[in-house]
Amino acid sequence: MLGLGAAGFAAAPYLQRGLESFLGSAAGSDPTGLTGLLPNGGGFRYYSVASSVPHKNEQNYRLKVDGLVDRPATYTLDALRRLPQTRVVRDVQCVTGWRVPSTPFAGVKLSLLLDAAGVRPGAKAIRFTCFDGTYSESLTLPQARRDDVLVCLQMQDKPVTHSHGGPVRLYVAPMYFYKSAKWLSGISVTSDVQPGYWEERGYDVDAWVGRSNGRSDTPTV
Ligand SMILES: Nc1nc2c(c(=O)[nH]1)N[C@H]1C(S)=C(S)[C@@H](COP(=O)(O)O)O[C@H]1N2
Ligand SMILES: [Mo]
Repeated sequence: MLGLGAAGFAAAPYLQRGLESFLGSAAGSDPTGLTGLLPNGGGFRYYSVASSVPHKNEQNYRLKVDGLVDRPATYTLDALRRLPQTRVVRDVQCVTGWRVPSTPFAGVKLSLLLDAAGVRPGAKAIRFTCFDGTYSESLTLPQARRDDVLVCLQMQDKPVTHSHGGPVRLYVAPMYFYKSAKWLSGISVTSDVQPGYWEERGYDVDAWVGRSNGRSDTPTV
């Protein structure tokens, strides 16, 4: 029913031609894991590849930074809040065509956490993991160090809700929204790019909005 796998991929070329009307009728074959519409979601759709996700709060949320670093660290929500916060306002764009214009996201620059951890020479990429137990994402180190890549505590100027991946999600402003891992729990510095959940299923690691079709094996015309 969720249209994952082959059926979802078959729909992708249509989606890339931007057939909004097709999208309207094809929510069930969304290839990136649509599981429902958010009531009063302001244009957002709720995505989770995991069928249930534990709730985390002040007390039990932890973000681990490890891998090829000199100073591995574990942050509580409070520790993240006490770091300098950055706010960016950009359009959100899913590969399947839906878009939410001018959405504020705020949190800690990923580059700040990487500098605090001390990235070792030879490191090339980041692997992100999530407390849904399933999803993962990746960025190259230069991508991860951009000023518009945030470890977000706020979305739409409110704490990130559970549905949107709270209490902490990633926001990769220049890329398709699948890069913005929800329920973020791990940031691991790696020697090579380890493709994330959708990337293992054919989507681009370099998911620049407008300069990528979101899928590496689909011819670009
Ligand atoms: N952990 C996790 N993060 C995820 C996803 C997911 O299924 N699980 N889906 C991605 C996709 S494809 C999109 S479009 C956005 C959707 O974010 P939203 O549910 O806040 O609208 O989350 C991204 N991050
Ligand atoms: Mo998506």
